[in-house]
Amino acid sequence: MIIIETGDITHCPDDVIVNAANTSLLGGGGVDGAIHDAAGPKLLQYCQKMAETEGVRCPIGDARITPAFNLPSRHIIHTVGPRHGIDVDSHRLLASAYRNSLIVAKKQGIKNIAFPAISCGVYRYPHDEATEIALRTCAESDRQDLQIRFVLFSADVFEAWQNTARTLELGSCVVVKS
Ligand code: AR6
Repeated sequence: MIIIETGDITHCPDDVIVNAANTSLLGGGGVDGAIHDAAGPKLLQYCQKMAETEGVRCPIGDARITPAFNLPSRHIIHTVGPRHGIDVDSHRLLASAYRNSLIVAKKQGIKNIAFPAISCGVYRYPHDEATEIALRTCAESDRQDLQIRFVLFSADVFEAWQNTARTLELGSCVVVKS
């Protein structure tokens, strides 16, 4: 089941929350900054020790897992979305960010996962396109027993996702919580 709702992902008690990170995994603004602030300094220390090649710890479209430290969730999956209008093949890369996050979650036996709107802030992905990619990729996931939540930070983003979700005809697997 896929649930769309508003909220602050740093408050979510799900098994795993997903971070919209950058390739360094060393923090930034937006949801990445909020997650690092709430998780505490041990998250940054942990990320600094992760394998990297020329500053890249996670390529665009890929995903890495860490503990959640001071957050109520158990793990954080850090993924990197594409920069709209800059990164080539951004549709495929955004779908990969969701798909690879779900693959990492599956390997950990995770039962519920909360996503933010990856690439929809600083990376400027249009909400209608991002919503379609996110929902179709998650709906295609083979995990029937995985609960997926989209936790959207503001009322206008929630409304944009809600409106697009209703046009996609994904059936009863998508529930909008207003
Ligand atoms: N809970 C849920 N969603 C949030 C929260 C929160 N606490 N805070 C912000 N959002 P962005 P991106 C929403 O910019 O576009 C960082 O600097 C926000 O309103 O966080 O993938 C990274 O280090 C927006 O709808 O991520 C990268 O450099 C959505 O999260 C870059 O930004 C994503 O916005 C990644 O950019």
